This record gives sequence, structure tokens and C-alpha cells, in this order.
Amino acid sequence: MAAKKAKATNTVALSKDQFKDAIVKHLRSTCGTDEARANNQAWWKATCAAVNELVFERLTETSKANAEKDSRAVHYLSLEFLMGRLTVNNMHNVGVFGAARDALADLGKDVNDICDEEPDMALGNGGLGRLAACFIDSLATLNYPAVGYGIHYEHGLFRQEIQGGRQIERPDSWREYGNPWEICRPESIQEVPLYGYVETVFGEDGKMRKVWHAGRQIKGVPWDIPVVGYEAKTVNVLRLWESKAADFFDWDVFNAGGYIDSQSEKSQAEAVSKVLYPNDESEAGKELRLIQQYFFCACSLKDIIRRYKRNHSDFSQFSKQAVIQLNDTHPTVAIPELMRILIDEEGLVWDDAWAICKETFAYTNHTLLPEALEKWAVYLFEKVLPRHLEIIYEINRRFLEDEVEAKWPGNDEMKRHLSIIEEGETRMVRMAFLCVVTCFKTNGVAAMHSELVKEDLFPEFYELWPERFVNVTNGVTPRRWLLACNEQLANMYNETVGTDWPLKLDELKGAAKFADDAKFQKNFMAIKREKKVELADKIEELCGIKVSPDAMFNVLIKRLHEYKRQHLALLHILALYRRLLENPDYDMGPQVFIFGSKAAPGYKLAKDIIYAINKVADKVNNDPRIKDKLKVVFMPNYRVTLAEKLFPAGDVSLQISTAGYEASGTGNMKFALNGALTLGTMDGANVEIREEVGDENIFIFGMDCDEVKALKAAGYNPWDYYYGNPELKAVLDWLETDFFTPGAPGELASIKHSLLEGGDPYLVLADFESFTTQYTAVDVAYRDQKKWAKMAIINSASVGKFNSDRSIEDYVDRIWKLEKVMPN
Ligand code: GL9
Repeated sequence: MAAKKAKATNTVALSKDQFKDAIVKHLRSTCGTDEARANNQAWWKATCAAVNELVFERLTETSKANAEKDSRAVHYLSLEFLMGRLTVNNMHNVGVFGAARDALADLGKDVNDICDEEPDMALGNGGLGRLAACFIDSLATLNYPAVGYGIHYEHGLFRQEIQGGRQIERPDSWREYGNPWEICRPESIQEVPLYGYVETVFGEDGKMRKVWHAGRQIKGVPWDIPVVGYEAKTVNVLRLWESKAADFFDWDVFNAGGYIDSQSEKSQAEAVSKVLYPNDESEAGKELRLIQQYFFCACSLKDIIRRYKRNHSDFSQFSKQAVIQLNDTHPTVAIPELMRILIDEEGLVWDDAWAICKETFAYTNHTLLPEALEKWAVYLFEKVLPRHLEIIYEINRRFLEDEVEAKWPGNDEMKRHLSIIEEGETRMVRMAFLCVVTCFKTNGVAAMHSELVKEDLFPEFYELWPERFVNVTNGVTPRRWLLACNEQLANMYNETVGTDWPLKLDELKGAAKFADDAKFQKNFMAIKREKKVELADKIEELCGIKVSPDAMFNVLIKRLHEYKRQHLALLHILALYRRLLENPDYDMGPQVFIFGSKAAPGYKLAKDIIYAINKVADKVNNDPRIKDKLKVVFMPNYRVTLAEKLFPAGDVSLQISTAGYEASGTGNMKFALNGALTLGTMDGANVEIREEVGDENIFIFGMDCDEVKALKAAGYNPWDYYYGNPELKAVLDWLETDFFTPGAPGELASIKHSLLEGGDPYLVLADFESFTTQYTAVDVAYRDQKKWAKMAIINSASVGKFNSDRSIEDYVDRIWKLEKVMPN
């Protein structure tokens, strides 16, 4: 099955022999070596250069077509783009994967080994950043004019090592030895002011103007990553800004003999794009983070305006030409920045500038967690961006005095409640409020989440402007998350439903009619097993743990957070272990639990949970009494590249967040697409996956969102569950002993304490029993392999809705209103 060729594309871009010639040429002319001396790194770079011959041509054609048509474009502003590797993806998308593989084989190289040379572009934390990467893939595939804007971090998300069971953070250096996909564009450098003060001046006409005298300037250097649409002519651009010291600054100090001072200026300026913040709570209040946000927004807006001005002499058409999507609140400062440019630099009056801003910006909310809703201290704003603070005050004044006053006359409490400025000991700017007040649309990322955005997060804003609130359910690109990562299943679908599914994922539905077909089931399960064998090999290589591919693979891969409840899975594992110890004949099929997860460096409990998983794994995996019926694996350094091995190999997709807390989830979609069954709560997109696959093909457990709210309102007491369930009590008490940490009792106790004395904010104990009960149902179902195969096939064939192309069409239809542009 695997031997069969990957999908043939309509455009055979290069034959095997042409590709071979191109690689050999680039080994010499691009890499300065030859076939005899080249190492794999050089082979990889030469291969990329060969692919780029096609990519760059299309890139140029696309930008020409967009310039000629002067078409409306979306600008996707995101502090994160979690791209992963690009080589295999780009080869598939330009239709040369087969040619490249065969060419490399002829040259004595394995395509997988060569592509393994590529470091991940890990410029994101998790779901939000990966979503941005899927979205720009879909935008290019659908031939929409779009630019992604972000930061060219020198270091992406930290590399995770596990030492003695604990997470250690190591720097990630994805471009240390150069990256063949990026192009520096010094012709489009921008300068960004910071700090300083605001002067009020009166012109000869008697009009008042504000002049911001910045204390510093930094330079933004754009690096373009081509974004290759699948079978499309379009290659869009992801433009990432790198910070550098502004030229004049260096030279002034340098000439005065201050070489060392100039170096420190330089390193301060370069610090801005040095490192991606790892989603820590402690980052709020960090001046550098605010500067990062402003830096990339200011550079991007200047870039957008520069392009706009090529064809326009005033701003009357601006919001017709440009829509700016704010990926979460991280780029919110773009709003006062556009106001500042329009008023202070372009001379517009407030009302005209405000009208433009209100028609240009749209905002995606990705979370309801209060601690993740950004607020910036007023004093910090005043220091770094004094003019922007003035503008925010004025936006707020008009909003409160005009709109809130009109709706709730004389209601000062309401004004305090809705103010963009939060009063208190430290006055704060509420970034999400600024977004909702400005943006013409605010969207949530799954149906249920979007309802909660209206009802719980912004109820008064919803009352003011119901038409502004919409839903766009997330999606994932089937090119990366099926075609490229699961060649075997992709080929099987090619034979079953034809080769259009990577674009029209709904066509997989055609495979559902074979869900009962014995031969189809056999082939489907054989592929799953092949992917499990591949993963088992990887697990042995990385963790030294042997797992059987015949066991049920339960996979929980996502960032570590209490609301995602990795510790619920851990308590469950402890319960299974205990059952096996108490009763060696306990009726259960062999189980493997596989975790992959990074914890924010400052999130103590999250790191304790990683440690606990590893300590429990040590014990369970080496306990001969349970005869290999239970294995626990923690795979270090979870990232896109590892995800590509994990999603195809999962049998059970654990999506076990407390209902109401996971905005969407996207891993849930990738698992279902690859034929895993979900064991999950009624949360985020799980709700919509259930709608698509049918209640009989998903395992739902736990409280739903209303029950969670009701229990919290009634006063949740975790001790009731502790004393009410002897098994739960036993496993929690176990954590306080030294059973898993010989000689060091209490090392795992923080988890228990968070769940009892700490009040168990995410209701782990309340959902424990329901989880273990439903898990037993999953185990029973899995042991009926025919039934399981049928359910797995139906899952994979039924999730066409979660194609990110569909998400993009929803954005276009509900928010962006774009027209496709076809390059030559
Ligand atoms: C997130 C949500 O938590 C996810 O449920 C959602 O699927 C994604 C994409 O919409 O956005 N919001 C958020 O802040 N993160 C998400 O994953 N966090 C990270 O990316 C780490």
C-alpha cells in the first residue's frame, strides 16, 4: 500500500530527472559542495532550492497579479505562526513530492532522512499559532489575497528536555545555520518609534496637533516566508519582522567613540525579536512583550499603508482595500497606531480616522480564561507609547459618554464596568474591550465558544451591538494533517473517493459507505497499525520504552494546563494500575497512554504534573506484576513534527478539558481525521465533532457547560468527591507517599493539594468517576475490532467540516468579503 505513488497533481511541475538535475546544480551553485562531499544538511538545502525554483516564480506572479488587480486583501496579524517544517508540505503543494522522492532515491538519498534535517519553525505556543499556520495555507490554496504578519523570532518556543522526569527548557535556534525558505527584504525596512513624550502644538491655522517625540527608534527588517497554496497558482507571503538598531543611532554613538555603548543600543534593539514568550502568566507586565506587540503592529501597518499608497492618494478607499484580522488581543495596539497615523501623520480628523478603523479591524477571541485576557498597566503604556494612551483615553471617553450613556443613561456603574480602562490600585488597559469597541466583527472559534463569548464574556457589548458577534469554527489543513503525515491513508482515500479530497474534504464522506465492508476495515486498520508501529519505534528511540502496537493507544497531546486536565488522565492511570495490582485478572485490554506537552516555564503545577507523569511511568512500565497491560509514555519536546507522527497513530483522542474552558481545540479534529475516536467532554469543537460523527461514534463523559456553571454556583466541594469515592481517595493519597518517588515522599503531593485544599478549580474530581466509567466503555469497544474499525472509519470520513478551507470561506463570507485573484 505504502509503495503506491502519492497523488498525481494536474500540473506536473518537474519530472524526476529534471528534479535530479536541479538538486545537483544547487548542491554546487547554492551550497558550494558536490554529490560526493555533501552532508545531509547540504542535500536538504539543495532540495529546497530546487523546490524554490517553482515557489519563487509563483510568488512573483502572485504579487504581480495582486498589484495589477489592486484587490482587497486580508492582513492576518498574529504574534504566533507555528509553521513546523515546510519542505514536505511545499513539495506536496507544488506537486513535486513524488518527483523529489524518486530523484533523491536515484541519488542514493532517502527523502525522509533529507527532510529530517529541517528544524521546526516553532514560532508559536500551541493551538492559536498552529491555527494561524493552517489559515495562511488555506488562504493561499483558495487564491485569496492575504499577508500574514508576525515576528521573526530568533528563538521560537523552547526545546523541552526531560531530565530525571522534570522539564528543562533549552533554547530553540531554528535558523542558526540559515533557512532556505526565508527571503530578506531590506527594500521594505520600516522604522518604529518608542518612548518619549507628546507635545501639543498649534499650527498657523490655529489648529491643535499632537507631536510624539520618540525617545528611541528601532528598525524592522522584513523576512518573507512563501506560503504555497495546494495545487494553486498562489504563493502568498508570511512577512516576519526582525528588530535591529536604527542606523543613525549606531552611527551617532559610534562616531563619538562610544563603540561599546553602540553595541548595547544594538543588543537592546535586537532583543525585541529575540524570543517568543512561552505563554506564561508572568509575561503580563513585561515591557518587552508590549514592545514586541507594538513593534510588529507598527511595521505591519506601515507596510500595508505603503502598499495602499501606490494606488491611492487619500484614505477614502482604505477600508475597502484592507481588512486587518487581529489574532487574539496580542495585536490590539494596531488600533491606536492606525488612529495615530491617520490623525497625526496624515492629518485626518478624529471622526474620519475612527470610521476607517471601525471598518478595517476585526477580532478573533480564542479564550475565555480570565488570566489570558490581556491587560496592560496604564503606567507602562504611558512610558512606552504615550501618544497611544492618549488615543485610547479618547476612544474610551467617546464610547462611555456617547454609546454607553445612550444605552444606559446615568448608569455610572455600567460605565465603570465597561470602561476600557480598569480602575484600581494599578489602572489597566483592557485590550479585549478595546477590540470589541472598535472592531466591526468579533468572532469565537467554535459554536459553543462563540455563544459563551456573547453570553458570559461580553454580554453588555453583545446587547449594544449584536450584529458584531459571529462564529467561525476552527479547522485544520488536510494537506498537512492527512496527505503529508499519513501517506498510507491518503493513498487509500485516493483509491476510494478520488483525489479531490485534499481540497474538498467533504468527499471523504464517500468512504463512509465502506465502514461495514470487511476488506475496507482490514485495510484501514492495517494502516493504523503501520502508523502505530512507526510511533512505537519512535517511542523506543526517544524514551527507551517498548510498547506493543496491538495495545490501545490513548493520546493526550497539547500544552499543559490545569483546564486541559492532564492530571485527570493521570489519576485515571493510577486507578487502572491499582485495579491491576489488586486483581491481576482485572479485565482490560492492553493500554498505552502517550503524553506530549510543554509547560510554561513559570507554571509550577504544570511542571509538577509532567514530573508526576514521568514518575508514574517509571514505576508502571517496570512493574512485572501488571504484565505489560499498562504503559505510560511522556514524549519529550512535543512540537509540530512530533505531532505529525502522533495524530496518525492514535486510537483514542483524549479531549478532556472542563466544559466551557477549551475554546475549540484543533488536535481533536486532526485525530478524528486520522481515524481516532474521541473520549472527551462537551467542550469546544468536540461538540461539533459529535454532531458530524454521530453520538454512537464518540465517547462523551463528564459535566456539560451548564452543569459546570451550576455546580460552581452551588458551591463545589472537592472533598465530597474525595470521601465519596474510595478509589479516587486511594489514588490521591498515593501521590503523597513515596511509592512513585522512592525515598522522597511528597514530591507529587502538589497535585493532590491543588485538587483539595486548592479547591480544584477545574473540577477534576467531579468528572473523575464519569471518565473512568466511559473509559471502560472505550476499552470494551476497542476489543471488538470490527465495531471499532467501523467507528474509526466513520470518524475519519465525517469530519470534512473541519477543513481550514471551510473556516476561511466562513471568514470571507462573514467578515473579510474577499475576491479570489488568479495569478498567471
Ligand atoms: C487557543 C484555545 O485554547 C484553543 O481551544 C483553540 O483551538 C486555539 C485556536 O483557536 O486557541 N487559545 C489560546 O490562547 N491558545 C489556544 O490554543 N493557546 C495556545 O496557543 C498556547
